[in-house]
Amino acid sequence: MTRKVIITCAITGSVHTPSMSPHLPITPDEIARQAIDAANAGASILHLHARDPKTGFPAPDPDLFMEFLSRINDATDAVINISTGGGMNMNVRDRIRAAANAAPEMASLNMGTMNFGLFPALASRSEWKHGWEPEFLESSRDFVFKNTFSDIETILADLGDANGTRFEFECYDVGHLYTLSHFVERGLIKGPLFIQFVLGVLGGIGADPDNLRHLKLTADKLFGDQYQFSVLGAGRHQMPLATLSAELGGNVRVGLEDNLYLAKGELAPDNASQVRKIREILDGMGLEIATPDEARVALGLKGADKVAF
Ligand code: KMH
Ligand code: ZN
Repeated sequence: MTRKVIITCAITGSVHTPSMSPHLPITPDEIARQAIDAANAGASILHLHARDPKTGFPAPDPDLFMEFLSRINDATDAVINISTGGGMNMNVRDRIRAAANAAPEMASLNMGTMNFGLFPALASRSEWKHGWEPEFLESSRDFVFKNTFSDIETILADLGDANGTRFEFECYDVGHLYTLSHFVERGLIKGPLFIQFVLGVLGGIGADPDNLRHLKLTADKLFGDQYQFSVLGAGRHQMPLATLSAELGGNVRVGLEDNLYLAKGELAPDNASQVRKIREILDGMGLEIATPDEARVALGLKGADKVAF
């Protein structure tokens, strides 16, 4: 069978703030519309966070998620993936609530604790729409993104065992692969694994092509043929590293959560434009993209009829 590339689109996230782009979706309506357009453009997995509709502040409220989840589910057959990474303002319990409530086919699971540095973005502007934005970015200097062994065990039990949700294992450094391997050895995580290599987040591994090759080499040693990988390059590294991922046999993640631009100095008008861009690159490489159902089979997902929204 020819290999097909799974495109994940991460629609809004909790890293960028409203002043950075007028196109960042904030309200449930904006998130639903951009997610549906991204799926129609070829994304088979939609990675979702919610935000306060008035202020754009990252929000864990399950009711807010519900406002867009069923709309997306009715309009597309894309796999819905709910973040458990949440945002800086949330504790681990908050971060799990929406996914525990919605029982999606997929959820993210961050494989290590780190200092997640967003503060360099403070230098990009002096005027902000909302007072919380500069404070939020500044607070990242001292923010510990907590994903301890105990947190990971809780997420595996509350979402995986309880609801049959499977995971996008977000690995920001080589050590996170060893943590993942530890859980595989204990039998708490079973293949096929879907590993998201995250490169270019300050506090994690740098966005260097050699680092991606090393991450893949390490995963090959630890997981053999029991895993698939995808790549998320932060900011301007998004398209180059997605392209390298495809070249190395992997899948790709795009979306405004990870990068607000379409080209140097050109803000992406929406998420779908980034999906179309990576599709053109994949077409040019002679690679086909996976449909949502093909992604379901490849990743062993439970099916869109078994979610709670
Ligand atoms: N914002 C990305 C760098 C999550 O939602 O679990 C990582 C992320 C985390 O997507
Ligand atoms: Zn996310």
